[in-house]
Amino acid sequence: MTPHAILTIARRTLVAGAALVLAVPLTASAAAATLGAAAAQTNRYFGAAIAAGRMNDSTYMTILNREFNQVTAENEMKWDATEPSRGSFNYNNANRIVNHAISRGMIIRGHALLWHQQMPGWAQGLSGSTLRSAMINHVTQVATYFRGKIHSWDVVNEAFADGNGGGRRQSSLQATGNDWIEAAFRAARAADPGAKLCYNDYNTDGINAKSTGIYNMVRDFKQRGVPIDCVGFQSHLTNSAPSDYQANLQRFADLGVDVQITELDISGSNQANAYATVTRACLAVARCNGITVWGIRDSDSWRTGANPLLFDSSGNKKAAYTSVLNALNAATPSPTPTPTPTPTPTPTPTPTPTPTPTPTPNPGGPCRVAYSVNPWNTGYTAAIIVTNTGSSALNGWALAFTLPSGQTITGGWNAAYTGSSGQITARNLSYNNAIPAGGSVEFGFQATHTGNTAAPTSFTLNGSTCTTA
Ligand code: G2I
Repeated sequence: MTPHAILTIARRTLVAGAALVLAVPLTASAAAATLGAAAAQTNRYFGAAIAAGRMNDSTYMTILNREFNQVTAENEMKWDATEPSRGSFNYNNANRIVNHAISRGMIIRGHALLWHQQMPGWAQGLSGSTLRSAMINHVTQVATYFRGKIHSWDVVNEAFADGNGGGRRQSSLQATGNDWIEAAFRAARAADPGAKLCYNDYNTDGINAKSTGIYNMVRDFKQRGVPIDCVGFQSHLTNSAPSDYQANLQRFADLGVDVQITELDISGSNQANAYATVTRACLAVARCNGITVWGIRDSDSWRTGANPLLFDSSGNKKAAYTSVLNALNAATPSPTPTPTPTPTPTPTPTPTPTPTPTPTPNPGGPCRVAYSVNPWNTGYTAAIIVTNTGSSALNGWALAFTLPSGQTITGGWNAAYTGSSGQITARNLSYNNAIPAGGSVEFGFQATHTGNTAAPTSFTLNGSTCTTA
């Protein structure tokens, strides 16, 4: 760099304040070093199922805290764990996971409100309308208790049969009436309007009779305004993913729901390749929000002896880990404002006095907002990801925007809202006040609308206008 160029940059720095660090992203195509950070480059999460009982294992916790930005409680939020006797709730183990996740800025998947397995003994003894009211009460109580803390809930888990031509699984829950699933989704929405509500299942990883049965249910729910936001694909795989894995995710996304890979583990000698295939499939589907592996080390897996996870039993990274990380890093990052400094005006010897262009040190703005809406007939949920594209960390943030007319916020998550229609300000909560340079926060709200679900036209973060992604 010539002294003149250095001087030019130094002058810009003086004028622009932020220009010095702008030089950093120019060289920062560097690969992210952890799964969570690598996934975040495309606004996705990378998570793991964890067990409260392992939380005093330091190797386990070191890997969790280093690699993952989402957690699912492996067993602690299931019906038998949270309502061991009727009407008496116990959240101790769930809260160990929830509190840790919140303290580390990890998002949380709630798993699972209703499932024919791991029902408490007292509920196994119920049927008909007694069971129906007990199950809806369970959904309401648990979703209300965790309201505002859950990114996505598995409202109903594994309700479709294997080998039944796409039909429902027989269970005491199903025997309460075919509408039990939608009743559960409606109860969950009322209890926690901010959580994404998902249906979750296994053996649905390719296009087959079972996944098509679920597809038809989701299409019907969307048509009738039953509040469903996402479908979880467990992806307990052996050796490979079905060849139509990505196409299957995409056909669900095309129904207007998010898709998430929720319990990934893969056994077999082709493990590393198969993990990369699954990762690339999620990256290729815009509405695939993220991937959760079902455990951290092979020794933590429910598939004893199958070694289906990303870390060996000693906590070392396996080839499968590297293959996932590389696949995440190979993805095109979500549009980042190119931090190219305004071209230095070439000093031409022309005597014509060229007006000095006002330096625009940060053409992308200090922040970027990705705003997505998931509408139904009278309402929507909005998810907002704010990325700090400036050079220094923010401690405390406020995002201001104006909602188009007819839209009214009825509840929010991961932020405190001022205003419910028109001018809105969303402010940080205590656990997400910091946004490191290059980092993001994700929050959102539920709103009613009168037909127009358009996004706000501009966003201002701490007084500066953001770009929109
Ligand atoms: O079965 C694998 C997964 C399939 N999809 C739904 C998931 O919720 C399910 O997870 C597994 C857990 O990984 C296991 O940890 O669900 C099992 C229950 O069906 C869990 O196993 C149970 C054992 O059966 C119990 O004996 C044990 O007390 O784990 C409990 C807690 O360790």
